[in-house]
Amino acid sequence: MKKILSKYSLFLVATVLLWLKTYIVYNLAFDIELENKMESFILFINPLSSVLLFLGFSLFASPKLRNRMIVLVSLIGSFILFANVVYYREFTDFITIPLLFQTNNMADLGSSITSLIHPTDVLLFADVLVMAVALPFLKLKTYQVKKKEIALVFATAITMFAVNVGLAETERPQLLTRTFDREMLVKYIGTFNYHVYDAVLQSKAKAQRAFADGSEIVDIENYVRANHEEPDPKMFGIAKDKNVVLISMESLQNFVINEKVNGQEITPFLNDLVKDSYYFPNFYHQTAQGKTSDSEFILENSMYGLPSGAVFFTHAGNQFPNASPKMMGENGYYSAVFHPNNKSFWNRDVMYDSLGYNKFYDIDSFSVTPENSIGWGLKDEYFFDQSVKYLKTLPEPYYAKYITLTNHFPFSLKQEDEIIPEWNSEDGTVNRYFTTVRYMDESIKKFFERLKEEGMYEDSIFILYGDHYGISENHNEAMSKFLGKEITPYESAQLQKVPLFIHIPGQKGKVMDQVAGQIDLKPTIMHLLGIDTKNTIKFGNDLFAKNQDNFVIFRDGGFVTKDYVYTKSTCYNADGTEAEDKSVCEPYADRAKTELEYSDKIIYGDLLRFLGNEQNQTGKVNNE
Ligand code: GP9
Ligand code: MN
Repeated sequence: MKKILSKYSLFLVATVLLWLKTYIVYNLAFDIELENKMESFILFINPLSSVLLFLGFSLFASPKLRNRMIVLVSLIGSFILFANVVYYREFTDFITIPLLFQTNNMADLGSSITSLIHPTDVLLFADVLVMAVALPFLKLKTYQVKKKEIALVFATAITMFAVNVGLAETERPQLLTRTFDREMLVKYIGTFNYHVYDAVLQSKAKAQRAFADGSEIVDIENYVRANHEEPDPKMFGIAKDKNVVLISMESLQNFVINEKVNGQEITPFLNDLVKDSYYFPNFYHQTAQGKTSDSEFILENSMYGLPSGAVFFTHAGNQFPNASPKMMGENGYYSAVFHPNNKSFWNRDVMYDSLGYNKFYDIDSFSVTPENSIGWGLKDEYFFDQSVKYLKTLPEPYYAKYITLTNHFPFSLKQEDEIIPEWNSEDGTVNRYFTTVRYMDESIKKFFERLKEEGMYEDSIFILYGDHYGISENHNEAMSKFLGKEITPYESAQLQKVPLFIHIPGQKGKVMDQVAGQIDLKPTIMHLLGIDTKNTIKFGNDLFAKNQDNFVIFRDGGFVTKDYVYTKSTCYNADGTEAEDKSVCEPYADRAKTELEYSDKIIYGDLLRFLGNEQNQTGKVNNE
């Protein structure tokens, strides 16, 4: 044992130093929020697997070079830390490969780089310097490394990684498949592993993009053109040059609208809004793993999210020339997003640039205190209230997107904010849901009142929609009790309805009962503003067009039409009974498949970069 220890002394010392140094950097240079002891523990162990793995490679070097390799690997590791520390000082974010190559980011960094490097940063290299200087004097013996020993190092690294990911998964299920946030990835799997993960993700996207060519978009353009519905001339341009306020209502499902719990209304404000808005009770969310970010993507591009992961994360470097903020920008609009969360959550800071947003008011624009926050952060009421001062300063007409937060799982609320008491089933999540929904409803009501007081209401149109479900299928028992019916797969599909309101001050209300989805929002909004979408790529259709296709596709290939619901490989009639003749669903299933494939193709191949350039089949021009 002693012999092994002395043989590997430099390797072991370098491992411990780089490990501890990374941990110290986490604590001193990054602002990583830890919610419990388990998270602190994960943070502590997470550098170890990659440190062992990287340093392990130096063991393959010849005995003469080995110690120098160990020092070199430590130097590279320290440099990665140093680069992240400097980058974090400017961007409060971790380096991601495409970001590094985005010229504007590097230029930002370039001009201020000297002020971002602190003299104490030298300490990041202190141990490596000491090792390098001491190396010639240490007279470490050259030695042969046995294959078995190398195998042991790698086995330990892999085991550590498995333990790390295992623990992280218990804290954050689907961490790696869903990709939430760089901060979370660093917190749960460590900086080095995060960089490897990022590199894999980016290379996959790069490869798919490289193999794509301009001819692929032609079929898709034809398909889209064939499905285009002309807007109703009475509605086209009705809100031209008005401000647009879009409110994403977190986890709001349609089943609470005009419903009561314990005899009390759950959404009194929204119920009133039904009366003087276009209200769509058969409107579905179409999100998948990317949750809120998927809903944002779908409704601003009229394309589908991806089958796994979040487009916001995996393909933020794509070109989105038809994204609604961009199209509105070309029509004189100023666009802004309000969301009181970390800007890097769902990679929003990067993606919003790609979508053409002018401004993102993230958590740093808000004053968040323990009194005004709960769960995920700033309470909706304060969020809306604090946003108004910014909204006032936006150049008009503006497009302002609001993303609420309070009605997010686990639906926590302070007692003083409970307007209606929790429900009384066995299921705490469902019980609390009604109470937080009621809270959100009240916050939106106050926001509307405030805008009216400030004279900011008349000149705007309002679009309010639920981003995705809040109550998953794990809560079917309580849901079945609430709805008074069994939750079959057919009912589960019905529960994917989220409310949509299009509120145009001065216009009467109307219930629009067609089957529709988030994919239809972009053409609908554009046409209200008098912006044509005929020559853009889109998979949805104007909800005011005379012709409605009454067809909504779910990300898993399921769909809903006026007559059928297809979900979990079963074809149902509109009344919930199983269709006797399954083939009635087939043509729709085929169309769903085609549309999803087309949308995926665009995203994987970054095909919109070829728009207007279809004759260029090699992809060489306009490739960047
Ligand atoms: C986070 C918020 C909620 O910023 O959008 O995300 P979700 O978990 O609903 O996707
Ligand atoms: Mn959400």
